Amino acid sequence: MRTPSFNALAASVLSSALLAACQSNPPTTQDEAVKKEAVVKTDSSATTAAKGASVPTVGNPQLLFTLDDAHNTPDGLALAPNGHLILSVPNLADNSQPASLMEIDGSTIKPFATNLPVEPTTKKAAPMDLAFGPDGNLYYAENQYENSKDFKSRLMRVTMKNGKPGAITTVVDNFALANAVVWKGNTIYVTDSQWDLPDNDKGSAIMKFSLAELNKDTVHLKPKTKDPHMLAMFTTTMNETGVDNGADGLDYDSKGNFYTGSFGDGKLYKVSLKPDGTLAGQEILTVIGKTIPCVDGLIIDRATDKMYLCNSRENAIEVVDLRNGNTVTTLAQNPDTDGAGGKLDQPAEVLLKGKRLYISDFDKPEKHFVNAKSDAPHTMSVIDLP
Ligand SMILES: [Ca+2]
Ligand SMILES: [Ca+2]
Ligand SMILES: [Ca+2]
Repeated sequence: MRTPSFNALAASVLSSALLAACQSNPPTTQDEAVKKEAVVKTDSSATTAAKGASVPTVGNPQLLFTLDDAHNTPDGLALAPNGHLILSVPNLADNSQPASLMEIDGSTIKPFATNLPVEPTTKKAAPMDLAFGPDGNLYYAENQYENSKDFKSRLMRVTMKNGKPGAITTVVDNFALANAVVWKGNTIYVTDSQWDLPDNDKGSAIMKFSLAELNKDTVHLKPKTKDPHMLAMFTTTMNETGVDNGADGLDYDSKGNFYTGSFGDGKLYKVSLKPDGTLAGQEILTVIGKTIPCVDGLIIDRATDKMYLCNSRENAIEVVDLRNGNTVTTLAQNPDTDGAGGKLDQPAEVLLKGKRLYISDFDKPEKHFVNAKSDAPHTMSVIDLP
């Protein structure tokens, strides 16, 4: 399936209004953000206050950007070859606003690709995690699961030309909830957080695809099967949150072992490969120091093999030291916030560039999450590591 070519490059949609909206709130204009938030947040409840009191404040994340209501749910982050970051904005909290990709250059943010191809039946685009491939093109996973449970999610390719996005096409379809992506060599690995089988409605999986295969034709996954692209499968143990989403964030360590974490139950998995790329084994990672109840996006610093992960439920960023017994320490945590000032507001994705950890505040809570409600301001946070 080909999607219509889109030729509206970032420059042509860089309306001054949007640019102003995205850039008019640098970290110094927090009071503006607070005013905006005050309009939206009208039902601050006793429950929230009580929950807030039991959640510690750890670390001191800083505000990177305040986004306007047209960019209400920031998510995936990719490092571009030119050192800029690409941010996906699926707008799942309010998807009356179209999804888009944004480009971050230092302390500025601007549109990168708008008019993303909508899925024909859901009429929505829903970009999640994204990564540049060895071919120089940008690939993003889609989460159509909120729009349809009928395996409508896709892996998309943004063709890059001279640093600018060109045509966006479907390279894989029939995912249930494509979520994280990572390239290693000429293979892209993709988590599907809802890859259910006929006998397992709590399933999730890591899928893999070679660049050569993606270059041939659109790959059509076979829903409700152990599709040959499946590298490893997991089962979520559902808890009081009622969320059965499984494998979410995904990355690999300095030895080439892959790690993913379950959004629904917080289990971390280590997946090792044989030299030919097939599965050698998978195990639940035993961690010490803290139990993590929920794992969203994660990244591994392969210089240290420290994993930085978003504990979405507890509004925290955790560090798992893979070279030190998988010891967990909390890098940052906040009680229920609206995100003002860069305080964590349900972090979903992290990206490490140099010593700076970029954090997307997804701000779309589930039951029993510290974050009680989606609210303005919509924010990106940063933590500068020592
Ligand atoms: Ca399921
Ligand atoms: Ca917020
Ligand atoms: Ca919030």
